[in-house]
Amino acid sequence: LESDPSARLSIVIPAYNEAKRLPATLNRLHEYLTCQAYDYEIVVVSNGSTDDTVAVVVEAQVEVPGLRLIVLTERGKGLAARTGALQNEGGIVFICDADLSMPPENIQRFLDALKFADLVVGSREAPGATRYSEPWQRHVMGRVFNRLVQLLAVPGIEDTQCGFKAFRRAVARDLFGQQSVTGWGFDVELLFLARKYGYVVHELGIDWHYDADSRVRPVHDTLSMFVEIVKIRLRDAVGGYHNKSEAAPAGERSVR
Ligand SMILES: Nc1nc2c(ncn2[C@@H]2O[C@H](COP(=O)(O)OP(=O)(O)OP(=O)(O)O)[C@@H](O)[C@H]2O)c(=O)[nH]1
Ligand SMILES: [Mg+2]
Repeated sequence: LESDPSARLSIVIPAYNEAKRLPATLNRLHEYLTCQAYDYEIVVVSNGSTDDTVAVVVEAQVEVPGLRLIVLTERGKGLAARTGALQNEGGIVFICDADLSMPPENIQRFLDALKFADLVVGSREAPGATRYSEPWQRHVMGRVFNRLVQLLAVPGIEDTQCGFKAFRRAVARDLFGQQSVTGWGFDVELLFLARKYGYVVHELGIDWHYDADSRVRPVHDTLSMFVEIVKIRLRDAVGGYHNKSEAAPAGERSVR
């Protein structure tokens, strides 16, 4: 990244009612990123927020250069992520949860892994991952959930839902450009498509700090996510996905 002056890191933060958590997240990111050699921007995408999320971002724009805000009306983390991933100037797109449950120092590891992978997905299960202060019941629930997701859509991916994922620009354009679901199932769709098109996916074990505050409605969101996964499989079965991209998967690139 340092060797290419046109390369910029675009951090996309989907934010739903994050007025409380965002200020600290934006400050920590800003502190970390201003010390890096590369250029960056932070794109917060709020949709349907009913708290002061928008005002908090506008206020932070005074202190944080390169902070942009996109406001949508319809809800859905997938919709927010897609919008941010397609509307940015970055050579690398990094999706980042508003709670910043991963220390920003981990970002460099994603950038390093992108030298050989097309997309790097943060994982709480891959080698090198550490979970801090997560209740064991929650961990178990997550594992059961993941087994089902693997069975239905993406065998072998041990953590589809982690909120930290990095993409080379062309890969982001391709995958998010075809994303059809707008809720929590969007990660599964991106990974399903990445597999289908032969992109090199790297699961990167991260330091992850459990945050009890959550935007997830356990029953409602789990069910609607499985509905989304069924939609993905049906769409694929009727030939609804077309790879129009010019991005050659890393596995097929002759020169790295
Ligand atoms: N823009 C937008 N963001 C959303 C929506 N729903 C959730 N998010 C964002 O999705 C991210 C993840 O939400 P969290 O509350 O951290 O989820 P969690 O329960 O902690 O899940 P884990 O961090 O994976 O344990 C946050 O940045 C939320 O603001 C939505 O409808 N719109
Ligand atoms: Mg979280």
